[in-house]
Amino acid sequence: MISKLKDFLGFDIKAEKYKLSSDPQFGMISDYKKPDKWVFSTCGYCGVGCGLYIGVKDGKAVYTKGNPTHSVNKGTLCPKGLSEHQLINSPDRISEPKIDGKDVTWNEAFKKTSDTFKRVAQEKGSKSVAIISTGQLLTEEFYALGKFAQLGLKTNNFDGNTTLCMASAVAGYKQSFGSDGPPSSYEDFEYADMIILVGANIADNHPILKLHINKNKKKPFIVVIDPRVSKTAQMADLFIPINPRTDLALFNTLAYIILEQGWENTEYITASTNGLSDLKKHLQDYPPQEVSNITGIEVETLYELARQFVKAPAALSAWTMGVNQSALGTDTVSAIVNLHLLTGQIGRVGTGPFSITGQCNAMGSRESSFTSSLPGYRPFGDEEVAREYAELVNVPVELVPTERGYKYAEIIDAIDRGEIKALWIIATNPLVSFVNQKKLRSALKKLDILVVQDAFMSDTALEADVIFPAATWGEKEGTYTNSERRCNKANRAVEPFGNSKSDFAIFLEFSGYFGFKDLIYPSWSEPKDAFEEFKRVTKNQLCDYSAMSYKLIEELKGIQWPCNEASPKGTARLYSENMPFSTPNKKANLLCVEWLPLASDVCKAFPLMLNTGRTVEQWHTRTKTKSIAILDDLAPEAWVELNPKDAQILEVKSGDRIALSSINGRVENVIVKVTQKVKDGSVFVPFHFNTELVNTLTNSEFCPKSGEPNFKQSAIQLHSIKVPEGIKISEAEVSVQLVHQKVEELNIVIKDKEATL
Ligand SMILES: Nc1nc2c(c(=O)[nH]1)N[C@H]1C(S)=C(S)[C@@H](COP(=O)(O)OP(=O)(O)OC[C@H]3O[C@@H](n4cnc5c(=O)[nH]c(N)nc54)[C@H](O)[C@@H]3O)O[C@H]1N2
Ligand SMILES: Nc1nc2c(c(=O)[nH]1)N[C@H]1C(S)=C(S)[C@@H](COP(=O)(O)OP(=O)(O)OC[C@H]3O[C@@H](n4cnc5c(=O)[nH]c(N)nc54)[C@H](O)[C@@H]3O)O[C@H]1N2
Ligand code: SF4
Ligand SMILES: [Mo]
Repeated sequence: MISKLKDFLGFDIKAEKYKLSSDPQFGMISDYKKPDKWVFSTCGYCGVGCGLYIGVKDGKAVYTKGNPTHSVNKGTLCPKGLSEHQLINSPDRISEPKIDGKDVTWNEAFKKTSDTFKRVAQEKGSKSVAIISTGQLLTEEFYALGKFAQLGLKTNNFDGNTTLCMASAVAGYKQSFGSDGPPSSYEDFEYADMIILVGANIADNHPILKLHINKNKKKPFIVVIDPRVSKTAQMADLFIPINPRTDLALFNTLAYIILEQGWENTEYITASTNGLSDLKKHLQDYPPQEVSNITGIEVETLYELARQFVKAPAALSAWTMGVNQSALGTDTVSAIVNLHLLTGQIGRVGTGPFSITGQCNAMGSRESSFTSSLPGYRPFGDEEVAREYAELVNVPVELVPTERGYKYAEIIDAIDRGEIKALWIIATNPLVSFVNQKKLRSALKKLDILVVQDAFMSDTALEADVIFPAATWGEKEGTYTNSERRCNKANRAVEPFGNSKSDFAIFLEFSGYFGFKDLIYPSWSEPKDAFEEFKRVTKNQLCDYSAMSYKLIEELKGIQWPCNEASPKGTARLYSENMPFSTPNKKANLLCVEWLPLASDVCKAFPLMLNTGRTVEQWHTRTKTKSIAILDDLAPEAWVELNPKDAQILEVKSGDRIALSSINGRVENVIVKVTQKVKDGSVFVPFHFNTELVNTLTNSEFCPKSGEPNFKQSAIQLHSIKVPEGIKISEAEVSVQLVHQKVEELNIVIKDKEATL
């Protein structure tokens, strides 16, 4: 027993030196691990933004502890946060720069890359160099990168994994409010009378948000809208198993019912919105009976939902990927916003349409970026705005881009066409996380140079011509801004691993190889220099950081923007009484948004709807979590959730292994979990695993406004036996009919509900 315990704990409890001692701030800690110092920081995983301390002993990170005085998490952390120090010493870290897999000096890596970028730009124009980045850099780093790309390299083909994630929320806010910017605060979960969670599995993915709901003394009415009985569904008073990707129709009919019943807030609508009469006409296409057929929700439930929403003194709707990752993502966001505007459920405590962000700095990257707007939420294409920015940062206005470049998927298409020849990928791992992997992999092969800047040997780094090894969380300093607009400080606790450098240091040094360092980073040497410029750049903008300082951020445990002379300690929520919207007449837009059926719906050859998502133990493409045993051991491989009815048709049971295929490809050997969590006709697979790479199957369908992929619905087939060796369903056979014939020819057991085409 003792020896088993020793294995589990990693130390011998009998040994004197491991006796427990009391730490005044953190309670009981074993001496063996007792840190020499605790470093104030912020979690680098999800957008909740929990405050924590990193415990350091002998120059190594050995502990992570929640910060008890932090308003976001009050000392608690989820399993990923609690084990976060372990990622720093992962065996997959990269210590040296590499060219073609061989260790080289930084000078060699920078030289080869800059020479190639310059040559490509000279031969094919500056826009044939592209960058795909992330929502996981610090704001200072991201701001530095934006300047590098657009003012230095002069390419606006600069996008990031945020387009796989938050882009629909950004585009939705922009079309409804005139600007990006989530209006609400976590505090609103504590005061809402009704909370609607749409396509948001917070129990797995934003676990610490539950803390704020638990603190709500009003016992709020919780509605969870999700096609799958997620862990979050289990905390709902009303769970709505909506048909996949029909949320837009649902929110339109709720608006219809509210107007039909005269439940709208006329005073708010008149004072603060545009477009009521058009919306009224438009909604005639969304009567409850029809929407009931689309969504699978009973008419009575639709009326009950609408009634509860207007009856609640304060109603909050929070959403994540079930809404954003859709070909209708942007407009679904606006349909949610419409409901809040019609009822005045916004700008007050406990209210608001509230997009929860995914990555630790998804917010900071959209505020500081040049991807979908100029820094500080400045729109592209306005001469006055461009001049103002150019003056603020002292660059010629001709350098400031006038429009956004290609979105993520368009960059991949341009590579495929041979138009883009050099790609620099920073802190994202598309060879697991992007749709239609086969196409992506073949496109990347057409590049003259692929440069990957990563802290771990990711699947994409393995394919790189050049690798820039980056320092990661715990090894560098700067700020992250969380879902509620709270800018938090992350600090360096230990030295960068091996010869890696912080992304900030990489950008600064690398810019020297192009000769634009002094122009874009004038006398910068540390992240604080970028932060000071960013404060100037955001002054008087909606996302105003001007009155923040690193010191104040630590003192207040994060500050919510806008933070300026008028609100020196930040602002809890947007669009309260005195705050105008950012449209020309300062009113929000009620928008006529249209529901459309799925372009590639299930059919006889691909009769099941594949839903993809996450589990609490793993982070995205697992570069951070796969070597942390306490996380990985709980979810070491992907699985497919299958309804008992479908399991019966396929003659499979839990524990069996099956193959999945779509028109894009095939994934073998996925373990079956038979469960009522998914309806018959749908299956769920987590996307984290390169071993069972589910993005081999996902659709190349995107929201035309945001560019976000429709990750949550792809038509697939399950096969209870393996295709014979050497036989593949090739790309030439993409026609559904052909694939179906092939499947039959090979005598693969499909057993779909209808046997013929
Ligand atoms: N443990 C962990 N936490 C994470 C992450 C992680 O990788 N691991 N990633 C972070 C990031 S970047 C993000 S973006 C967030 C994502 O956080 P979530 O959005 O919560 O994550 P998902 O599991 O992708 O999807 C959420 C839910 O959408 C549902 N859904 C699918 N289709 C529909 C639909 O048509 N309508 C509705 N209403 N719902 C639908 C799915 O069934 C799923 O339960 O999580 C963040 N937190
Ligand atoms: N099917 C399906 N696919 C999806 C989704 C889905 O729900 N379903 N969700 C999408 C969403 S919302 C997201 S956000 C994406 C996430 O997809 P990715 O962005 O590909 O996921 P990560 O594994 O977080 O990639 C981050 C990379 O940065 C590296 N890294 C970590 N720290 C640092 C650092 O400090 N500096 C540098 N330079 N590198 C660092 C990591 O090792 C890792 O390789 O996946 C998307 N893909
Ligand atoms: S909820 Fe998010 S921010 Fe908080 S500890 Fe977990 S992963 Fe980190
Ligand atoms: Mo995300």
